[in-house]
Amino acid sequence: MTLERVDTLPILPKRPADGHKGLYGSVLVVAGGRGMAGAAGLAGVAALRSGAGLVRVASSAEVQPTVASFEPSYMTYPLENDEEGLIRFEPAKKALGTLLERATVLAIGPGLGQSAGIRDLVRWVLESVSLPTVVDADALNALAGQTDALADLKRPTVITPHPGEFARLTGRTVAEIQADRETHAVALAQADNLVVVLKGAKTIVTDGARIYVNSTGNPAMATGGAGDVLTGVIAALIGQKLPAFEAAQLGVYIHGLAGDMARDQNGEIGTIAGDIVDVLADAFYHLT
Ligand code: NPW
Ligand code: AMP
Ligand code: MG
Repeated sequence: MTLERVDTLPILPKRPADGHKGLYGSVLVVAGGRGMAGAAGLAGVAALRSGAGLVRVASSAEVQPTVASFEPSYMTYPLENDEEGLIRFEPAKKALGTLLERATVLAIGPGLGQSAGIRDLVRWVLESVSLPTVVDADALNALAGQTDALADLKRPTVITPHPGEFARLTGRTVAEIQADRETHAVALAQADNLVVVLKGAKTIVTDGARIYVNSTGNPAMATGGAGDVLTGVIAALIGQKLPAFEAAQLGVYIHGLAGDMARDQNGEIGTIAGDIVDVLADAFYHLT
């Protein structure tokens, strides 16, 4: 099969004058365990700054008050945690039922931590949740060596591994992945309904038939939390009704553009993930 190289960006339609928040997506972010409230906050604020109508962030109960304290514009929900401060599976399954009914897109993974309960939670999401889903970070670590879990997806799914996560997921080494990024990303994306975003310099977006190689971004973005921001951006764009491939494509472009603007303001050394979130609004403004 020939691979189509995509280089034009999708556009978000201009909002009608009577547009209301119900039109722009209801994002549910499941993120944040002990010590990683920040990952949940970054993904949640990034989704808001990327135009989501409503954002709900569900985190380990231990960190939920901290997540809430970061930002008044999203809603937060506690999920019962274990003794390690990580989300417990069975109570989470129950609590997420209602939240999922009110959502149009799910993002899962940033800062969740790693445990048997998180692995069960991620498996359950992939098998049972019918919403379009962005899978990142510890939700990908939960699938280490188990690409079969991505083989028969019933709804659009975007995975956003960095090379380390991609290596864990596929059982290969980072060196192998980096030596032939396109081939590995395209091979994984052959599964139905799966869009692979292989992050790093020149991030790749592919659904197995199309490929986009991103031109924005820079090494100032090699800083903790930058990827958590991208998760929120892509989820928000899916919520605004872009198909998964287009949402991932525009998401990585705008995230890189914001990274370039943050670098111009703060320098290559001093830029932090929060700076990328802070200029997202400006990056979207420049795009339109
Ligand atoms: P090395 O060291 O080079 O061999 P991890 P994480 C590799 C949360 N966060 N090119 C690298 O390999 C996240 O959401 C929370 C090549 C290294 O071993 C996750 O839930 C924050 N290799 C959790 O922390 C802010 C690359 O991968 C390994 C590579 C763990 O996520 C921080 C590092 O990755 C963080 O976002 C590349 N471009 N990139 C918060 N404020 O709450 C990575 N590697 O072990 O998956 O750790 O990415 O920090
Ligand atoms: P994560 O490792 O999950 O925090 O994700 C890091 C984010 O920053 C991804 O979106 C990467 O593509 C981006 N990034 C990191 N380093 C670079 C780089 N050297 N050039 C362009 N983008 C980068
Ligand atoms: Mg990450």
